[in-house]
Amino acid sequence: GREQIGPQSFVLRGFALADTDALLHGVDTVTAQSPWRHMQTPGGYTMSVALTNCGEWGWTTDAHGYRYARIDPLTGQPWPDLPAAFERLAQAAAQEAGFAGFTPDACLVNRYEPGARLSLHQDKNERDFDAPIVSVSLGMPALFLFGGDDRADKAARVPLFHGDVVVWGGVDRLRYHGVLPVKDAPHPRLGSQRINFTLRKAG
Ligand code: MD3
Ligand code: FE
Repeated sequence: GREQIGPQSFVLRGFALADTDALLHGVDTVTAQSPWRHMQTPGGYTMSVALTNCGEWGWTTDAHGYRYARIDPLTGQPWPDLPAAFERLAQAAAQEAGFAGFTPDACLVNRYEPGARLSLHQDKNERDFDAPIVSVSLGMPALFLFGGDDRADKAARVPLFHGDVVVWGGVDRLRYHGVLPVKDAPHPRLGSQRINFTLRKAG
């Protein structure tokens, strides 16, 4: 089922469930090479969300700003390859939401422990706003905030569960969004964590 949350945004409930093993294996392969880390924001805060990346480009933040880079600043090495299971799932999900031919070159992997949150923001560091973003949620549930084109616009709350995939694109691509503090409700497979990864075209 396709649940429409914006003119060009869709929740595909359980779309990733059948691929859970392959996706979690992919996350383990990625974090073995580029470990989870808590990055600093330009404003001097430490993010409550831990992150890593895979694919050609990785999103990073430090005292100097937000940007995409080919080299992991922690390891000094290129980011790990995009697992094939990530790319296949992203392409299939994008197609389902009306974005044919999606070829991601970046994947930001976020890990939320209880209490971790993501304040309202726009994703503007990618070069290509025509490409959609595909997001995959695993582990503990979260309440996703889906706002408008202005920070002050009222945000809808969308619950996201293990296995849900969301596709955002077109006129919805620059909408403000965030994640409320994640409650501790241990997941049978992942324990007290939520993992979300987003596939993008950044370069
Ligand atoms: C809506 N991550 O990494 S994914 C992010 O659950 C991020 O970890 C959240 O926001 C998470 O930047 C939400 C969904 C998402 C990603 C990008 C979007 C929603 C979006 C871009 C535009 C509109
Ligand atoms: Fe975002």
